[in-house]
Amino acid sequence: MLSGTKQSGPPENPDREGEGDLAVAPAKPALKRPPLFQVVLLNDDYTPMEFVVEILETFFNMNREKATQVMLMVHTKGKGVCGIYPRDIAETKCTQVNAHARDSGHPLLCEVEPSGDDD
Ligand code: TYC
Repeated sequence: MLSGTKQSGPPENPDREGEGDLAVAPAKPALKRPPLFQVVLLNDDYTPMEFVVEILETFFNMNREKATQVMLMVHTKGKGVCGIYPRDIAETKCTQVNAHARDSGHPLLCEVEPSGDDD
């Protein structure tokens, strides 16, 4: 074939001029979902059940039925998830719950752990 001549083929797409046969990777999405963390409530022998139910209603927006279910789960299994959030929100809720329990004279504790639930 003579150099400089174009072989016959599909008509040129003007948007792809100069790309030749190179595969072009799609652009990365600009936003990624943040990693998620769970607030885990721990059982103890002294905190009154009613106080735990009120914590779940107040800080985790549960109704009384759901809060009672979660409290009983923690009471019987030793721990339970109260909610799953981005890191800052999980840390803030955990700090607020631990401070409120301490100020009220109860040993109730919660902690934050990676949820492993991302995407
Ligand atoms: N075990 C407590 C009791 O018998 C109740 C309780 C439930 C405490 C859940 C803490 O995270 C907790 N009074």
